[in-house]
Amino acid sequence: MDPLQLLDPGGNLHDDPEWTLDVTPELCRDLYRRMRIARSLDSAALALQRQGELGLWLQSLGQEAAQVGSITALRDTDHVFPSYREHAAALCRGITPAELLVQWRGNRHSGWDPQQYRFHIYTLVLAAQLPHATGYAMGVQRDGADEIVAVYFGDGAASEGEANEAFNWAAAAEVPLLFFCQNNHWAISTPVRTQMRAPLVQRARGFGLDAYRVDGNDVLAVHAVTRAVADRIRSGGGPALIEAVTYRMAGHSTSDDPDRYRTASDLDAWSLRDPIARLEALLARQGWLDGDQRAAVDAECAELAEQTRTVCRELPLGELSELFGTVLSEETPLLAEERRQFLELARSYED
Ligand SMILES: Cc1ncc(C[n+]2csc(CCOP(=O)(O)OP(=O)(O)O)c2C)c(N)n1
Ligand SMILES: [Mg+2]
Repeated sequence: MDPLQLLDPGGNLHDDPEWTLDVTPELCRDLYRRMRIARSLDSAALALQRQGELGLWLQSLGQEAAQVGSITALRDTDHVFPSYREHAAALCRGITPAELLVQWRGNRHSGWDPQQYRFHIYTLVLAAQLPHATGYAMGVQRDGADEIVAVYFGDGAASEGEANEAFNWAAAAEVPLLFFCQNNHWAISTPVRTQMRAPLVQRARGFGLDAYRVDGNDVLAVHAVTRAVADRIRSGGGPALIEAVTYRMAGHSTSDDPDRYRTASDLDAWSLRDPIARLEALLARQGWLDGDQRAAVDAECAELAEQTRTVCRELPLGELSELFGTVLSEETPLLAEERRQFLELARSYED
């Protein structure tokens, strides 16, 4: 099943009768700028981790088109449940570098208010966000709210029972939910081919979901499909799944060494399909990005990287006891006891 592609790796546009998109210079420049900014933040954060300023970082390198193309096709009022690698999507929602990094510096559980950005906190328990999103979408449905819900997850997470329960329940309850899978070919060191025999779109259709497969490194195809599918969900068409076929260009995390399990030739092949390079090729061919416009994006990226380095080092440590207050909305007796025991332990180290 070939994924839908509107922009090939050489930067050539192809029409598709079903998935039309008004490809304007403004749209392309906007998507290009957002992807460049995301990559800039990603490499600054990687460097910070290598310098010991962050405990861990999971790169979004190579997945910018899947994230930027999809989130910009939603409305800002649509509630999004990310996994843990959706930095490009988070930046599109206005989440700041400081808010993004604080968790990875180990200072707080999370850095942003999910209601403010309509972007939930990162979920590191694999696939747990899928039933959360399904439940949230049931609430949206019952409230008759004018919004839809979107949930990001990976190919590996699709193997979890919770993911499959969510697919089934969302379809059965006909909730306004978009499942967005970034199939980046890896779940840490496990390749996607050992995780499933049938493509995810096929499995999703078996659950009764509308399902589509798109070239996840083609920002225009991702944008076109997400917009059309989101419109369909918004108008009562029921839940859907989009599988964006992409590639994780870095290791799973900064604690991972991908050279131990994947070949250089694999990486070379995917480098040729880089999402930013192909949009840049289109912009150049069409004359849609002049020298000044390009320099402005370069400057913005450099400034964001600089800002990221500065704010990271200045992030306030926060009180360790505060962490107990962000677990549940109301403290249970057990949590109160755990807090008491923790503070007692911390005091025992004071001198
Ligand atoms: C319930 C659970 N099991 C195992 C893990 C360990 N783990 C973290 S990420 C990961 C692989 C996830 O792969 P995928 O869903 O494809 O997302 P990607 O990291 O590729 O973006 C695993 C097994 C976890 N965090 N949670
Ligand atoms: Mg994966």
